[in-house]
Amino acid sequence: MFDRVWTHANLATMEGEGLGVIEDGAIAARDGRIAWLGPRAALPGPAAETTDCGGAWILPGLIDCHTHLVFAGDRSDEFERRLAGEDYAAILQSGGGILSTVRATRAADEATLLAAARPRLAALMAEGVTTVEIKSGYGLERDTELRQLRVARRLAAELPVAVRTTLLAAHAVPPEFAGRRADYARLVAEEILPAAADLADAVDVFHDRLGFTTEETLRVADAARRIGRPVKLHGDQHADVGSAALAARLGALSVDHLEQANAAGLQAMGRAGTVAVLLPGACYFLREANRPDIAAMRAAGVRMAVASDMNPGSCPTVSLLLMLNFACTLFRLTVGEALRGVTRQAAAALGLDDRGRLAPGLRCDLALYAIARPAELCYWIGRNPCIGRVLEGH
Ligand code: DI6
Ligand code: FE
Repeated sequence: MFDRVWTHANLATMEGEGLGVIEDGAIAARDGRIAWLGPRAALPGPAAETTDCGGAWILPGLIDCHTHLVFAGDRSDEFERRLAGEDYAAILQSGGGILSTVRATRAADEATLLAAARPRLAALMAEGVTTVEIKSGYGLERDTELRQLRVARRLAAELPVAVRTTLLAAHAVPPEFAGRRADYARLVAEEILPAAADLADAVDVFHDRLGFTTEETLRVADAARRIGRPVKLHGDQHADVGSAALAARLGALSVDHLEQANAAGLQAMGRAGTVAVLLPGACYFLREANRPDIAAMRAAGVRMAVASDMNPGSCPTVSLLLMLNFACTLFRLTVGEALRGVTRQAAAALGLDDRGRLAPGLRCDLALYAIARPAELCYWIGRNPCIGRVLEGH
């Protein structure tokens, strides 16, 4: 006996190389896991509850594997300054940008941060997202970094969604460490990171011309290893600083951005199994001329995930579906690559092997869409055809 069965649905399982489609299928849940799936006519047993999906499509619940959705304030003023000709790097270097969000976030208590983050997360969920990664990185000092992570965990306790937390204390140099970047990296490694051990599932570093050097990144990565947390990098975004090769060497879960990564680094990622997280919304919003080298990634067998990068400075979006469209139009991903990028490969980018595909034994996290073909999820610009969401069988 199954707890619940969804019938009369087309399944995109993400198994094998493509979308793994089962037309006119059914999927059954027991104890929060997928118990069976296949053609509807072959459905083996009765279920306590049956839902007729009326020909809708079912995908694994979407996974947004890169967000900064816990922050206070917004940066629409900075957007206007950029429209008037200033650039992102110059605004950051003059104490604005990330640092203006840091000021607002430091001043916000837990309840304020929670109230600001909730509708952002709800918007993602309404599109079929069932797992979301949330980074800190707007505190740049211990207590605010921990507060951001606590808020991320509270969102998961409050809402029907799974949350993975990432400590990104090495996101920028805080004003009190101006001119002492290496000292701040040491503080992250020696003090902030150990204090966040219970709240962070992973550790991220902004390894970039505007962020931290290779040496500083290695220091933080080493501290992450000591507390048994995997490493992710924001890398090769504003310049090729060798993030791809560094991540492969570190055995990082992912490198995110990679707009300027070199081919040798991508080959190393392919060999190491490090996932490339593509963030087309940031390219769009910053009008970045450099694009990730998708052809080189394909040739190197690099797994490609797609994520929102939801943040107030370089990608103020609350739509992962819009990012699917951008990934196809701006980066020329195929529909199959884009959809696997927000399911199977996004799970890999978070080091999760219990979701992102439809297969017996995995979490029964589903997204239901009223569409005729999966390509519609990439095709529409700003339309949400999600008609249901299932988290652990509910
Ligand atoms: N890259 C990003 O996309 C975000 N952080 C980073 O290092 C942007 C953060 C911001 O501008 O607030
Ligand atoms: Fe980011």
